[in-house]
Amino acid sequence: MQETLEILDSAPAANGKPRDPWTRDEFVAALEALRARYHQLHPFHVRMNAGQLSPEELRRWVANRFYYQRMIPRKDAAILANCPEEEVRREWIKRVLDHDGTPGDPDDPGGIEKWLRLGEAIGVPRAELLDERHVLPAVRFAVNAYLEFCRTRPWIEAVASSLTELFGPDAIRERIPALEAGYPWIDPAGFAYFRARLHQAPRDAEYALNLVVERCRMRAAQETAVSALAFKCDVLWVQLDAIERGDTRPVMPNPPTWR
Ligand code: AHQ
Repeated sequence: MQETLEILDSAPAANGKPRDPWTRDEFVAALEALRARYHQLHPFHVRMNAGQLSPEELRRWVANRFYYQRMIPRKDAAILANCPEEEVRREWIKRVLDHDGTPGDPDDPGGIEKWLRLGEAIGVPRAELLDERHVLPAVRFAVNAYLEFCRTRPWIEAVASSLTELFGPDAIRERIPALEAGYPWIDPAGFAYFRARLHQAPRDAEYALNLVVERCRMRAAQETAVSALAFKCDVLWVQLDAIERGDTRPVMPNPPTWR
């Protein structure tokens, strides 16, 4: 049985009748319009791509983005847990392995390991990424909110929130050469994570888009999917607001860590 996202139409048309669903093209255009809110346009990423970040700013970005990256397979596992359809889970589980790595395959250490190597290339030791000492409050709250969203909302809404990946590949195609040119002190091998995303993200985005279009048929469900994507754009944007500003909390000699 294929699930569709059917929710009561919250705002019927002026004539009191349910509003007509969007066509596929109208629905996709409504999702694509959120490219205007994608974090590639954030001033911090603009400065990154212009080669204007200091080593300290880059290290802050790597350490905080690691908290997001580490959470990705957990949010995908939450989607798997909420999805009753074997065929969808067979496809979706690839995302978990993309990040956690494939057991017994030394050639595929997974995205989390590749991000740890990115940290080492930029000068952030593994231990400092793993113990989360550099994670800023707003980054933690935004990333935790994304995980909670995927744990608690209908699985197809969580799928819709992943559609920022429609915009990801263009951003990464711009980012890789910009990082190589702007920061020659970084070993380019450290960018392996992003090169892998160039084929993973388009695959993921195409599957997720077709699933959302297929399952969100009613107008209210379509608008809920657009709202889920808008939420995710804010999850990404607010992290860069915090990373750009840095840690404004008073320094503590031995700050308590989060459990
Ligand atoms: O490296 C990224 C990644 O693995 C994912 C998974 C996906 C999701 O399911 O929400 N989103 C995402 C993203 C990754 N990298 C970001 C970047 O700019 O490097 C972009 C981000 C996204 O577009 O959501």
